[in-house]
Amino acid sequence: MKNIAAENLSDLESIETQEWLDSLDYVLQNNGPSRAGQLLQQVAEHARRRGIRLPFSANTPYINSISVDQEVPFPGKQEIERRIKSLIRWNAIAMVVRANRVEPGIGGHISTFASAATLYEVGFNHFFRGNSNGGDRDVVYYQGHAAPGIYSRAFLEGRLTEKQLDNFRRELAPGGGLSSYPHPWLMPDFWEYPTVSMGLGPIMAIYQARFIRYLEDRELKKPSNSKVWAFLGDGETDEPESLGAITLPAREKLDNLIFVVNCNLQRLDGPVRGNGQIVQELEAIFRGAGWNVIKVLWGRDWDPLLAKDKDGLLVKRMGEIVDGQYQKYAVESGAYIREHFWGADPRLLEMVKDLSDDQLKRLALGGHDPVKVFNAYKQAVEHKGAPTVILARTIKGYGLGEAGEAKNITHQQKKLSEDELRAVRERFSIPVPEERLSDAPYYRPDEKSPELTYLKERRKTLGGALPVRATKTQPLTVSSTDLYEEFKKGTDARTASTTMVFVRLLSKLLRDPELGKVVVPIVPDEARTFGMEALFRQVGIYSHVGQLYEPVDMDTLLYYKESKDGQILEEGINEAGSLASFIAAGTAYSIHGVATIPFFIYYSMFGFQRVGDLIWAAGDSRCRGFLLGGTAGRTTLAGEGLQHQDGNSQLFAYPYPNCVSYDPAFAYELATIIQDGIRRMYVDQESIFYYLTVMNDQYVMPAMPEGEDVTPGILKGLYRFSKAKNTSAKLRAQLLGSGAILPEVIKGAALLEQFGVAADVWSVTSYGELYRDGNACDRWNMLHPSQKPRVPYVAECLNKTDGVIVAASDYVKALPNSVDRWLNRPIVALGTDGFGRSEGRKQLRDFFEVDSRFVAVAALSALARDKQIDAKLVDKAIKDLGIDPEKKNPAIS
Ligand SMILES: Cc1ncc(C[n+]2csc(CCOP(=O)(O)OP(=O)(O)O)c2C)c(N)n1
Ligand SMILES: [Mg+2]
Repeated sequence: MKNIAAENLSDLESIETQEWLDSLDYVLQNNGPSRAGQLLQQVAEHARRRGIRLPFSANTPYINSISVDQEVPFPGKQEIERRIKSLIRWNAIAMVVRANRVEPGIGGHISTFASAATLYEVGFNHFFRGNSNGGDRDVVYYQGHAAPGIYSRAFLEGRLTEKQLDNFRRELAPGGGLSSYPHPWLMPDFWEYPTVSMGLGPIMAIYQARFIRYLEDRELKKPSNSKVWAFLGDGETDEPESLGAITLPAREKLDNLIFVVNCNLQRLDGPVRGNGQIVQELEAIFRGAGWNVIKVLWGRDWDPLLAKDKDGLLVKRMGEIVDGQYQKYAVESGAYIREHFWGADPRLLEMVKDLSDDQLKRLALGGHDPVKVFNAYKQAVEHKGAPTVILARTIKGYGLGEAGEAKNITHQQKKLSEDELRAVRERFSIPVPEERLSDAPYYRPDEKSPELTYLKERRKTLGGALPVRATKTQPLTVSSTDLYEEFKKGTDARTASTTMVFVRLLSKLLRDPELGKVVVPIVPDEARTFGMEALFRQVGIYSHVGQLYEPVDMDTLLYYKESKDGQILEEGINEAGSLASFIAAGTAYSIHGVATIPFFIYYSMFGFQRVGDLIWAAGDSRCRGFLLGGTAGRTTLAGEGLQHQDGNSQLFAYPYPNCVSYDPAFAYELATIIQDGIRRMYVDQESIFYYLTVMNDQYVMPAMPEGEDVTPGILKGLYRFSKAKNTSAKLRAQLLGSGAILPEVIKGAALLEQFGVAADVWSVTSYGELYRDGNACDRWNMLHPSQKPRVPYVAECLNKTDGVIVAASDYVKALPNSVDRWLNRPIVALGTDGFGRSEGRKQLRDFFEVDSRFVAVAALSALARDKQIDAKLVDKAIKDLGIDPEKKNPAIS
């Protein structure tokens, strides 16, 4: 039976709905989209106040964010840009295919760039501003796996030779080659930032954009309109580093930042979100975080179809297909697409009845359409008040056809058969003759060809070629030496920790007329831990908006002061973000021509161990500055326990080739190292950076020893701190101590005196430097067998001394053991292998066996081993010193 009342109601409802929609259309027509939007918002607010629960969705429909009527015409010459892009595509494919023929398995990627070519080319031809336009340059983070495409463009520009392309991934070939991915360390005048460890590009870009603001707000750089572009893969967004920091640029209104996410829906193994929609997922995340989101999903071919879609059927259909299925359409025929996509509703089929299967197949996606991409970029650069993310849909391996287009194997595709090459050649109209096709030859048109003329003109207008890295900058003037003098005098009877010394030195550096302005203190919510709160007031915490509130501690001397010209980057609990700031500041000398000196101090356990990959990227980036591992030393940081107590980082620093690490014990050591570091990095412009551990333990800081200058020894990693008083003693020991354990070693020497052993005390400021020097000598000796052998510095210091050698540090025993082989007798290593404990310092040093008693016992045991004393005597000493020989081994307990 028919329900008459319900039918009438539904009629009424549809009339009502239509009236509302008509009203909206009326406003839209007469007052524009902004007014219409306002009205809708007011209606929604009103509804909420009236208790209507509106369903929340951060998503917009699965269509382009920019409607056709909002688009501007493409300003370039489309046909010629298409030809340039085709040549770049071809040469990028050729270089990978050729490289893998010469050396099978050498790798390289074709399909990433193939999908992103339009995204890059529109940028290169219309947006990315080069270095030569004053301060207005853009900073571009290229997706690492797209490197062949970037090389290929540089080849067309005449910046790379055919030979170099042929040596892609063969960097050691005669004449040099091209690095697999963006590596400024390997190609210092080309690449600026390494991006291939996925997730690092996006986070570095975010902090780069913020650092540009910082430089401008602090008047270290002229205000500019420069933009930071980060290109990333959709799969890459799964890395926590990619999305973990996206609230910062929205909060700080960084409209100088643009992310371009190449949504080819695939990663290495398969689809990114086979059962979902990565574009919609990312849209919601970025919108929720406050970004301007521009979706570029459909190319121009779809515009007339969407225009016909009066009831929203097509939009609905677009929105209900999951990514795995979209990927399937990309590999299927037009007939399949007609049946499965359009066939869902006869009205949809009707819409495309005039299109052939072939035309259906070729309906292009937004990320392959330069007009759509251009409009998205234009809106992005013009957008004010928030960063922009462009979500561009593309096909992975676009243009490869059967060789890999949208296939799951495409990421790894490196070898193309002649037929496959032919298909690519035909598709992109590459003028390579048939008889040469099998070689996959490069193609570069004549220098005066319309393509090269156009390409060069575009780059010239935009400020020169990219990427290009500046290698030369102005050295800093460093004339004052009295900055460091007080530290060389010691603290008399007062005690201090190396952290306190560092903070004092930092505050003096900040006041220095030459260096003060360029010092950048960076801290991840740990300033109070390190006793740095005085700096809040002295130089302020950077905030682009100043301080919009009255701080609770306003009436205290050291209140929490935020200001627009504040100098401290207080990054919150975010070591990765802080490291990204460190990289931005430490590379500003090259990127912005302003040498800034970052001092990034953090909990040492959360450095190399947590964000080691970013530190690796810092090294690759030729970043300069100081990393300071605070609260360092497994037994020196009392109470905090297993997860906080760091006895590892000095070892972790070893393999970072351009990281110079030190574990200083005394104020004068620390001051000497920093003074020399500033000279090496900022005057001599060495591409190195420093890692210094600083500790909490307070003790009297002695004056720099008089007599022989200990400066060279401090810097090389080892010097004699004191000589035994008893010069006639038969029993002798050389005791080596580092960092906060050095005072234990000094006490150990005094203890040994009671046992008739005369001990010299040495400070080891850097096992890492001793290790590198020893290896360098070994290597030289191996290659020059007929010449006078070089003697490692550690051997030069210790091999002429007498007695047993004991070395103690607050780090793993691998450190002293790493230099043992250059000595003419073994080192007895004391160290802190094992998990930490929540305990007091004294108990920890007992537990880990690094206190003065263990130093003494280690020396006595070694003397017994060498038959210089009776072992019974050592048994007795162990007992007398209150050591339980059966105690658990801390290394494994
Ligand atoms: C941290 C990290 N993990 C893994 C890899 C290996 N890897 C290189 S590319 C890739 C897939 C990339 O997919 P996507 O980000 O979607 O980029 P696309 O090539 O599809 O544009 C993977 C897993 C890497 N480079 N870095
Ligand atoms: Mg992808």
